[in-house]
Amino acid sequence: MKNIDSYSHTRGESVYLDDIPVVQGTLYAACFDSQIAHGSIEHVDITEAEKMVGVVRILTYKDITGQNQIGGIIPDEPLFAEHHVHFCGMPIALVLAESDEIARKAVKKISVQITPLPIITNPREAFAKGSLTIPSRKFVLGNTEDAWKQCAYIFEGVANTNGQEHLYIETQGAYALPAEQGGLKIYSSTQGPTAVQRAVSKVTGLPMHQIEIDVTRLGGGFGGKEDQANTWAALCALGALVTKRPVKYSLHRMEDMRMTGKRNPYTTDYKIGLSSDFSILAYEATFYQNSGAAADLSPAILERTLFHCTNSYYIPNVTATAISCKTHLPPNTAFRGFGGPQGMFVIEAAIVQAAEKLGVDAKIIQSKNLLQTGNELPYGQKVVSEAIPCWEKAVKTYQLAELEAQINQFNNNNKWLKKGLSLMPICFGISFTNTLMNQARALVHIYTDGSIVISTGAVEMGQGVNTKILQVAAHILSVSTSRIKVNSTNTYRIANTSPSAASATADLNGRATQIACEALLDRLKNVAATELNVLPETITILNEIVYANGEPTDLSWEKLVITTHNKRISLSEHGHYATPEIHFDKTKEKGHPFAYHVYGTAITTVTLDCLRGTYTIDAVQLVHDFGTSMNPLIDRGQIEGGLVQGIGWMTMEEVVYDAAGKLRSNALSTYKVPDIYSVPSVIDITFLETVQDNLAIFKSKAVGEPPLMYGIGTYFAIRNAIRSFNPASCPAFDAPFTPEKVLLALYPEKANAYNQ
Ligand code: LUZ
Ligand code: MOS
Repeated sequence: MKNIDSYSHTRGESVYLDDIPVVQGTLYAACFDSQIAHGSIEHVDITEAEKMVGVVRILTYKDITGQNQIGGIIPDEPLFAEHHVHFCGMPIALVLAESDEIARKAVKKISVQITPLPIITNPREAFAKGSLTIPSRKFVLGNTEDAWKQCAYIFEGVANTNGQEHLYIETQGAYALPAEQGGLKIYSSTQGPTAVQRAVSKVTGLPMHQIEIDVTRLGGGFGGKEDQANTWAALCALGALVTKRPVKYSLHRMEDMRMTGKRNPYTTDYKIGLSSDFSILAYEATFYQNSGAAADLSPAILERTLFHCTNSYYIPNVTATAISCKTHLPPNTAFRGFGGPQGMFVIEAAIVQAAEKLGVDAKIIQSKNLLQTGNELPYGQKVVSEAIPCWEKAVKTYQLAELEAQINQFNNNNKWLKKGLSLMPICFGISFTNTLMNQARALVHIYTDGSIVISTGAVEMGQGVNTKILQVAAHILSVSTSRIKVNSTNTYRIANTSPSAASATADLNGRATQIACEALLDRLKNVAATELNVLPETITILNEIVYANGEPTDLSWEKLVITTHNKRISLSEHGHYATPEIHFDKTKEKGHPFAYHVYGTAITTVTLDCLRGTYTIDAVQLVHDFGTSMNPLIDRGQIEGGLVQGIGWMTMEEVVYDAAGKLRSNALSTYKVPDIYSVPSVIDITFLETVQDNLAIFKSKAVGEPPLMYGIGTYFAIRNAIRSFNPASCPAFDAPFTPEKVLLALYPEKANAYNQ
């Protein structure tokens, strides 16, 4: 089945936030944000801006009717700066004007006097100064202290990963309209309508039932709108309450890049120990996470780093420590993978370092230590593993031995071009790590003409979740998909939603839809049985026809529906689903937090230009664990998109803050994302189809985040190409591997001279 949005997307008819027709009297908002990363505010001067024709009102923290607080996990983030600024881009004032243009002109007339304070941008420095968002966390399995004594080889090192700009095509934004009885209706480009509702409630002081959040669709989220859509909605809400007029704020790209947080950069110390036959016996890692100026989602991201610190490997002795370091950058936040990729990069770096020092292929160590069913992860969960089937199928399907022989031959025949290859296995846990968030609801109405409308807590952000939900309902009720509409996500229809995140949206909301549809089906079958004078167990509905004892009857879907209504039986159902089996005890750091894991293996080959440091990715060929895909087209799209986004993070996307905490890569001229020319020439995806039971919707495993981590393979393929040109080169594990860094790694002697 095609993505139900494909027609309206390609025809430009899909309605994003900025396409909603504005109501007469709408005001436009724009932020005056701090240009200083840390300091105390002496004076804010809005007099010139206020005088401008068309400026209606300028808000500061003094206008907040509730609390000046938008922190999600920890209340540590003011909406507006009061007496201090903590990062460049922190909102200080909000202009409300008759047009977007006037609002932005007025912002330029605001001035502020700030006394600078010391700025920290480096997480290790923050740690040394005791600047943390939460106490550190530690996962322990076995005993590493004892295990080191058993190891034949031990290696230590440092691995760094940088941030990543979400670059959703649709920037952040909100549109708030005053409603009757002092309430608000807010259109928001958010992954978390309830998170927005809560933040608006806190900032305005209104109870949640006065705040309706409506989300039709997003032009991408990638985690950036899991918590950070709250700011703009809260600002618009406040503006609408104060002025009693609708207020809209749709961020310009550079505002968005400057003011919002990104993927958390990490710097990590690791130590790995192996037996003489390359079993990994022990692993220690200390992760320093750069949280930015507030906790935001960083504590949860930190946790997922620990959950994924051993990737797809069984390691019997692990000590992993994670520290969330508070700096003066915009608060960093969720980004596809949610700390998992940051953890997985480090174990891969450790294995590669060991392999290089021991003079063996990394794949020898990787394949030797892959997870097997029944193995215990550092947090106590025993896995049902597909790691080895994925790996073996990739090696066989893509003829690894032949591929390696071709690469060797190429490298022997070429002086200035070198190819490199890597294998990247993945293992990603599905469920919110915070157990209570793993619940969802669906509201299904059947109308008397037989058409159906479904509302759930799922937000459609391009990932195709609405198509999957529609498929669930069409399958359970056995009706044509054309009878079904999936409605916008609205907090008045579905309450207390978890954000659409953690790759779990189709599982959670799909299951809730399934539960609601099954209840309706039961009710309809009972009515049919009465009508046909047979037992309910003998009734089936297939393709909109009622069957009794396997024989078609003249009772159609439409007739059955109207009959049910005429008998005064409800054609509506509210389904609730909570993932069974999962639990986690934070005091012990043990439990069974994930419904299941997703596996896969990618083989990446690159060609490196050893004069220029530039590279092309020849192919990424991978075997991915889909379970039983309910929509192979959508799932393939998620793999391709996730892979390329991961490659971008590992290669060309370079977030640069200067020592003053100012974002230098603040536009698309200075921040390079993958385009059609930089994606792999070949992306080949083989489905590992498994049929065993799991907790996925229709056994179709979650597919949103896991493929991003295939991109890590590109980093190590480039490294291998460098070393085939210059075997003495041993560059630091410091992603992204931009062409500049690659060039310096090709000629380390010259790079050293240059750096002096
Ligand atoms: N968001 C969240 C997530 O709140 N908890 C999670 O575990 C998670 N995992 C991935 C992406 N977003
Ligand atoms: Mo996400 S990182 O699943 O919002």
